[in-house]
Amino acid sequence: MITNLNVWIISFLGKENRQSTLMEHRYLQGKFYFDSRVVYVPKKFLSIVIPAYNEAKRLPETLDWYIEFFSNVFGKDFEIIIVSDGCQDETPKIASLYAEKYTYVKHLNFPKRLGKGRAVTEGFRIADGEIVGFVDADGSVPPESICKMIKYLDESWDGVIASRWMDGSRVVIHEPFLRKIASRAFNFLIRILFGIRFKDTQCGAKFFKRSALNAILSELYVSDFSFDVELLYRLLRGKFHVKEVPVMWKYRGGSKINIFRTSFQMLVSVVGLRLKFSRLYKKLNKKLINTMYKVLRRL
Ligand SMILES: Nc1nc2c(ncn2[C@@H]2O[C@H](COP(=O)(O)OP(=O)(O)O)[C@@H](O)[C@H]2O)c(=O)[nH]1
Ligand SMILES: [Mg+2]
Repeated sequence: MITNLNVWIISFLGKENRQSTLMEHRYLQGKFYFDSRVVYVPKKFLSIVIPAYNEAKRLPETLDWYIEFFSNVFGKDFEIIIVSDGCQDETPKIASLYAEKYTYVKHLNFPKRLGKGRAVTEGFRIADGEIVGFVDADGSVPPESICKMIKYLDESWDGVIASRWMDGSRVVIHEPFLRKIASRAFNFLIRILFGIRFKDTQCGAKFFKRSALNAILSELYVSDFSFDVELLYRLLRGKFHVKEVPVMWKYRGGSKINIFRTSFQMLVSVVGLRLKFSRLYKKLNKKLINTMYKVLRRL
């Protein structure tokens, strides 16, 4: 695919075009990406998407912390994209104030709740970074850990995901006991259903090379908290290399998760996702499956 793309870019530009050598060179350095019809150069080094649902209390502190840290490290060569949807509190107002104040903060707002997964995907779509990822609004992962994580993307890795369950992880404040049980049960299920060997698919900090993300972005459809599984599964199926690394993590109160309802939704979602990738899917009545899926997801 890379070779084809390279040929495409060169033929698009014309071999004699003086720019082509420079562009080819930059492409080979991974600075050009293919987005259905256009070739473009990322405008920023790093894009951080922050999904925010009713986060008026937790978001400002996180934004101040991240803005101070990342502007010291990258100047203006980064951006923070806040995606809010269906909020009943002041989150959209707060986010737009930050976007007005800082040129490197963008804000997307949707009137209806989309779910964390869909919100992150919408953020990815408008991201201008060479490296694109997401973190939670509650600041559970410190920016220093993010810097350590994205260093892996210099090497042969296409993605890097934070883990609370590896040797070397530092969980400063633990999540409630029931959440831990649910987390391990979910991890077990994901291993069985998808053969994904990561210890923690659900930690809210993941970063990817733009090229890898672009290859799967248009296919993503899971909108809830289990969207991470779809993201990782599609990348791994596409032979992209994803590294799991230990991070420092703090559980923060004010979670949007209802352990029983969210767990059930996630279960339905991942079983549906697995079905979609199975041979059986072609033989099934799609209308019936989609209706069942929608009904179950609403329970
Ligand atoms: N935009 C958006 N963000 C969401 C939605 N649901 C959850 N989030 C965000 O997802 C992130 C993780 O949620 P959180 O409640 O902290 O989950 P926990 O850390 O697993 O307890 C936070 O930034 C939430 O604001 C949603 O429907 N839309
Ligand atoms: Mg949280």
